[in-house]
Amino acid sequence: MKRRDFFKSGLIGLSLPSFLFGKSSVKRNKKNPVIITTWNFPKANSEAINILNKYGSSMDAAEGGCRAIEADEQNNSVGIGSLPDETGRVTLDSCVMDSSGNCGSVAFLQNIVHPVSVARKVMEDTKHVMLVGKGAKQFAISKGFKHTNLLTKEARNAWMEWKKNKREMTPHETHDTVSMLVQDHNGDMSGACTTGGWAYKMHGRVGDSPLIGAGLYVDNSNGGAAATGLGEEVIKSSGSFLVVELMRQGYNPTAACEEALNRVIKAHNGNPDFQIGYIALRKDGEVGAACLKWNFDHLVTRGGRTKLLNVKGLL
Ligand code: SD4
Repeated sequence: MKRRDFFKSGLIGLSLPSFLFGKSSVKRNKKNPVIITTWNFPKANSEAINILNKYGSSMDAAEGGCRAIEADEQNNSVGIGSLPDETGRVTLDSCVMDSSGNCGSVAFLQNIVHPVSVARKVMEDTKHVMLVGKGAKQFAISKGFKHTNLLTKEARNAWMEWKKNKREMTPHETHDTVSMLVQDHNGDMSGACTTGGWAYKMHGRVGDSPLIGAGLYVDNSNGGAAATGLGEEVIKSSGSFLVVELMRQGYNPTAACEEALNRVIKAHNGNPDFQIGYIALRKDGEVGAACLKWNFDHLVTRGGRTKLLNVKGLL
């Protein structure tokens, strides 16, 4: 083993973010980075901006932002501390897409704290796009990720309580998926998405978040989009791809998110009883968001400053 490889494998054992070995660090130029993230996860945006300031790429920043939330045990919807499925097992979904149109994804992954980094490894180190379940776990272990118990005491207690009457939850009730779109100093865009999925879901259920085109889509020549909410309905409408395609046709980012949701509303006879939220980032740095119902928080960072924005539901 060469000295450099030895050094790398030792560090990978610690499960460090890929950007430390980034194939793609960027030179700072005049572009002002832009970050948009679903919900209110300030740590995701601050970590992403730190990485961009250290010459990380948009992919490094999106991965790093998601990692910050995956590692947070207090958060019950992403990474360690996520609420489990109906059998008490925590199963995670994640995907990444970079500015060259490469993508990687893991679904139904257990006992690994950072699915987003495993998804990135799938993208960079395999000829595949998606690994699931045991195979994804074996791959992660082979790359130096550690087997970890993801079910915290709090999440276990919540699950035990839920088991008493097994009330059906909806993703928006207990779950806040982290989906991030980042444009770096070069103007290049990437995205990442990570989630524990729908609380108390059936064992084996996979949502939209690891599916390219559904939970996330990035086209560096045009724009990116990402989703949160009821994954089954995002999948049925190829939501994120549709938002990006609508931007290509000339819709502004918010109008594109709204039009994608209008199609869902129509498919449900004007009265869907679930939530979907989209975020979008256009190549010129303009951002937008929309949701079906209630309201939807999202964080936008521009010029190093982060603002919490909120859109009202279309219905
Ligand atoms: C899923 N879309 O697994 C995810 C859930 C989610 O905020 O976004 N919750 O269906």
